[in-house]
Amino acid sequence: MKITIILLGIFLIGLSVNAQTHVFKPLPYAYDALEPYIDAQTMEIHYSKHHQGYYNKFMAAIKGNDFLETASMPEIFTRIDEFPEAVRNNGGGYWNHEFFWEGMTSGGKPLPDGELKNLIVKQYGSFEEFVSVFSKSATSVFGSGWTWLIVNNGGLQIVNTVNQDNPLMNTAVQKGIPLLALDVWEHAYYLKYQNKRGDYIANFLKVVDWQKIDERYRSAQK
Ligand code: MN3
Repeated sequence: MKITIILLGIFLIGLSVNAQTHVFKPLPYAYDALEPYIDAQTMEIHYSKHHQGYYNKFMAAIKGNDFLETASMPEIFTRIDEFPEAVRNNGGGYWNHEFFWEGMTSGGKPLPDGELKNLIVKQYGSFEEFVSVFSKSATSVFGSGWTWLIVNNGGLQIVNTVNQDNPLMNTAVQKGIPLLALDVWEHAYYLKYQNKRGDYIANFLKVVDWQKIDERYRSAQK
């Protein structure tokens, strides 16, 4: 009996050692869940081709490096300048998209009353004004990149990053804890919106899961 338990213990330890740190998570909803704002075809290509591609290339780029294979993505981002470009570009692409998917939900969810809402109103005057500043920022991204709402030293900031960079990277000009992300690469909207990025941004804002963004804010305060 004792030996069985010991063997089972060794087996479980072996399992946990082998468990992969970096996994490609399923999309948290169906491809058509964000219709009509984000179309099913764009979602399918974006998730199963682009996102999966970043993940696969990231896994290939970190092979054999103990730190990169076991550290969390935020931990890796704090030292991103030490690693090859492939780790930065594909690691960013892998993490940013997962964060982006998780910030949206079918039909969107409004921002609950609470600290984040108060802070938005305090800094931007109103939620509507915040939306307007965020949209202008996303419109102004030249080329491929992302727009973020981040929290930094207790204050909110709207920032843009290029390529697949994010505000957790030690190379970022404006660093902070991301709360909301918007992918403004053309692959995120071109099929449905073509050159009308403004329409894509306005419609993205209809599917934001503000309950999730509020949760992220609250865990950033801990
Ligand atoms: Mn993308």
